[in-house]
Amino acid sequence: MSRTLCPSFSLALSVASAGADAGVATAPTGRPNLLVILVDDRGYGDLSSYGATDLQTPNIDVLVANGMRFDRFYANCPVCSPTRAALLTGCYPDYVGVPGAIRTHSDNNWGYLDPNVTLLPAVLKRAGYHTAIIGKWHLGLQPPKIPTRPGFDLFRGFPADRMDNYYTHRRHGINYMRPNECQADPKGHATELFTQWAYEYIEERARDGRPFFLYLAYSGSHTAIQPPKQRLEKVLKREKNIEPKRAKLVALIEHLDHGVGQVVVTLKRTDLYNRTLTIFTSDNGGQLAIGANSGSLRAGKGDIYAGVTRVPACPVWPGHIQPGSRTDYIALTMDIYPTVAEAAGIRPPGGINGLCCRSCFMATCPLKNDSCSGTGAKEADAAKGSLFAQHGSESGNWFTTARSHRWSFTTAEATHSNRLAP
Ligand SMILES: [Ca+2]
Repeated sequence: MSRTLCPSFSLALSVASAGADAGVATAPTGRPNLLVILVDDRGYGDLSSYGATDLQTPNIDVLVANGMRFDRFYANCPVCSPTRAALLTGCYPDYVGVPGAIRTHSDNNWGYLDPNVTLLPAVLKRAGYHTAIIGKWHLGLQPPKIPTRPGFDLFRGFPADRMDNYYTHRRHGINYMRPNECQADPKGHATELFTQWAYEYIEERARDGRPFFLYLAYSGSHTAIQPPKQRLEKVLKREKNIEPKRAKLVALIEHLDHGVGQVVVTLKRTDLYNRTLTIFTSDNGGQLAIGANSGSLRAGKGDIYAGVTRVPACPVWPGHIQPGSRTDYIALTMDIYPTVAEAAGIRPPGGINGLCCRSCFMATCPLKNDSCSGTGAKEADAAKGSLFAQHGSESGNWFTTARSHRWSFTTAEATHSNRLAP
């Protein structure tokens, strides 16, 4: 199976339907827990393990050191909602109704998640997994578009595109914070709340004993850039020549890194770490205007070049993934869907676009070779040489880009004709 450029809309519909209808195999015993940590707007150069010199992310760096670093992992889109749709559907976001950001106001809304597509948590739930999302959903604001309807047993977080304030959690003056479908008004910094809810969830799962899928979607480091005061002071004291806006972003990132560390500590304390496949990545690159660092890559959020689509990524699975390993295999966010499902021994629905990339970090496959949708060594080589497409809709401009290992091209077209109803 190789990647191809986006075909006609009619094919897009058939792909979505195929994903909705396919059966799901029962998972075998001995299944791993599944933890996907998705951070927001994290530039390729904004981890110390990816080259940042004015920033310290020791906890995420430990994940990278204990797993496989991907050097060419691409977000499916340069903005939030489409990449999140790709992660949870295994499809190119255009195919499932999310070509752009889903927002509060209909005149600025660019997506409507297809209700007929089978989401990753639904696949896992049918196979006996407890499923949860903690943090930012960004794929619909009201029922039936909120997470509990499409397959999550638990939702603690907010469904909107961003928070205008990390402490009040409001967006356009609206309180979107939710436990499941109820409104809540918790106190505290959003990063700390999501971290606390994550480790509380892990503790509950440890007592329950069932395997779980936790999608921990931090809102950091999306604007508004509001680090705790003590974190900012620490950065300013350490980095003498740092620009003020960069200092705030660095402090927010380091604050989130601390949260990731607490989650990992909880996994270890509950004796679940060695039985958990953890995948860390970002939904798109950072905003250069607020001080983000794309490393040596071109441009940042709002553009289409590698600085906004190539993101940090690493899977960690003790006993299965060689610590400190590294790959230049090209993977996309939508590949997480089949990778996670098949790591659990579950055959994903037919018709999805994502490719299981487990074979580049695991010696053996839990599924038999004839039922694995993933890439064997030969297929991985073929996929590396093929194309994929991405789309963006910032400022009303639609971009398409395609890449292989050796080249890329990008087109841009100004149009508002594809705007979708909320
Ligand atoms: Ca984002």
